[in-house]
Amino acid sequence: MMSTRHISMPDALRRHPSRTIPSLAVPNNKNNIGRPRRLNCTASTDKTVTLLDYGAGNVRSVRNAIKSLGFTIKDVETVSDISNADRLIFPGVGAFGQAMDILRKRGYVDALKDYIQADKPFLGVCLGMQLLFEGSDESGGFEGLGLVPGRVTHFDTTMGLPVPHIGWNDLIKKRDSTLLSLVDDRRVYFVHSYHATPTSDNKDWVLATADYGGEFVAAVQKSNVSATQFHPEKSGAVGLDILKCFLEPEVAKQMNSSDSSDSSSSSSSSSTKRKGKAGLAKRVIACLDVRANDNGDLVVTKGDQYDVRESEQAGGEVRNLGKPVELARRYFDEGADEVTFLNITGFRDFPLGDLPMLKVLRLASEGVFVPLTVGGGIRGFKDGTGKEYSALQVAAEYFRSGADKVSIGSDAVTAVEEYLERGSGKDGSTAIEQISKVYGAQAVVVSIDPRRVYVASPNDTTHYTVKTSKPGPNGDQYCWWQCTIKGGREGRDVDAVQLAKGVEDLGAGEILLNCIDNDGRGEGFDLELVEAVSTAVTIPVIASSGAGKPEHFTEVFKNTHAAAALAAGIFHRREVPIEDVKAHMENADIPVRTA
Ligand code: 1PR
Repeated sequence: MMSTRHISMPDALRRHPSRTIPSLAVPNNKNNIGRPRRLNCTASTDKTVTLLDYGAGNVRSVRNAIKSLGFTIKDVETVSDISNADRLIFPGVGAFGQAMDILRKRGYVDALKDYIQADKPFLGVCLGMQLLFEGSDESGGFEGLGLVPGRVTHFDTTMGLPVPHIGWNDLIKKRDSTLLSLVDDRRVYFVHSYHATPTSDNKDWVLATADYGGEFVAAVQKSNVSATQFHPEKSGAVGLDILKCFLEPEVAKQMNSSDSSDSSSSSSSSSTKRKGKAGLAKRVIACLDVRANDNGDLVVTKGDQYDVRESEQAGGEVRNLGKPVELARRYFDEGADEVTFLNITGFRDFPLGDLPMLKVLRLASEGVFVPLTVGGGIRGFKDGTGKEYSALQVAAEYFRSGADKVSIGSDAVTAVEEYLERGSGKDGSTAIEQISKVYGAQAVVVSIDPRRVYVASPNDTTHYTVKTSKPGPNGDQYCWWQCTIKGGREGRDVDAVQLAKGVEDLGAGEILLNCIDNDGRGEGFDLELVEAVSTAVTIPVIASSGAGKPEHFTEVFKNTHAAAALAAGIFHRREVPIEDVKAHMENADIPVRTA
């Protein structure tokens, strides 16, 4: 097994060995990526947090993160709940314009402004930070709360960087603060297409920036009012530390004051400096293909070119590689940057009747503080009584249950077929358009299940071809990738590049690019496919299918424009630890989140 850099003990514990960190008892958590520093210090006895949740997205993870720190939540139901709050968290979700509309309709705007201007403890998250600014270009242009000078604008896509900006990036601290005092050099999780820019007008607000084709505002603070563009509740251990610093600033202050009187602290702190490359990390994602086995139990399974059953001789049962919630928690502890659940028989089930899957999400989100994606069966339905449910309703149920993103497979292919028939026209009818309009593009992943088709010449097909380094069985030098639906059961007359471009135009925020030929083979990703798709679109592409060793991850990041790489079998069977994948990437000078 490859050796790696160990961050065996959090800085705070190294500086204060007498403090208790119960979570260190957790096995497998060699580099402590997934665990907060639960410090036993004197803290306030008031454990109530008021949460402004206007119901437009997944704030379950914020709730779970707050609860995991021992606090209880009081929801804002009336205007006076805002005025009476002692500490208020505002996890803005959805689109800027829609959020302002809801705040206005409920009469919350003045109460929020008064609360903030009274300098009471406030933490805005993501859109909850952007709304503090004067306005945003999102949704055609809207005015914000106007408390922080500046306007929120779209990232520049002409520079070749994928947008949305998704993943773990470094903070550039502009001054000392209690809020970010435990961050050190750990990355935090961002997911957004719009950003605020630091200027001389908002200089006294800007606490930290991050770099993505230029500096943007990552956190603001004035006295007791703070807000982050990144998601603390999805930033693993460091995110929980940040929330803890907001909820119990006196604890962080105590720690920091004893740090500064501890002569060993500065050397200890500098000794933890990361050696890896700075900037947005390439993500390593653990994927759980989930379905009911022949006994009706929901299991994590794994296919070989999408065949998830054992051989006839071995009994022909659905392979059972573990329980979904347990595995998700294991991957969080082991340092996965995201966890994806794919309900692989979702295309034939009625997802709102699929209570076990919703339960899996609810339970997983209680202990997994990195982004969760769920796929399988995200489309419109008619139930047995003829009642219709839109894809938006299905997605909403998944978001409410703890998903941060939904992944659309078969329905995306149908949507692009119709889109192409309309001459690349959008009419707002597709699941992609509807979900991304309400929840934002970053919440909509499209999962592509392509299969290679060889041709002797590009003239033999209307599809996008590449000259391949792996000629076909008949010596054919060219290939294209045919999209399939229903878990690879049915091929369609759409290629992977066409599909990726179509779904990007319809409003998808990310592509999960599987490859049926390479799935479960352990022979590496299909680099030609990944490069063809990742250069055709400006949204991030997740390479999937075929990982067999750490070198395969390095190879896909060095040779393609993939933003993330996903694996299943090697992680389920414990053949390759996530830690080894990341160590290999770090040694190859690929930016990676290792702490
Ligand atoms: O069509 O919207 O209902 O979504 C169904 C979803 O289920 C799609 O995302 C589709 O990719 C997935 N799916 C359907 N059937 C299968 C199957 O395996 N029989 N799994 C399936 C797709 C691919 C990856 C896998 C990687 C990495 N599996 O999820 O995890 O290939 O595997 P590896 O690292 O072991 O090579 P809809």
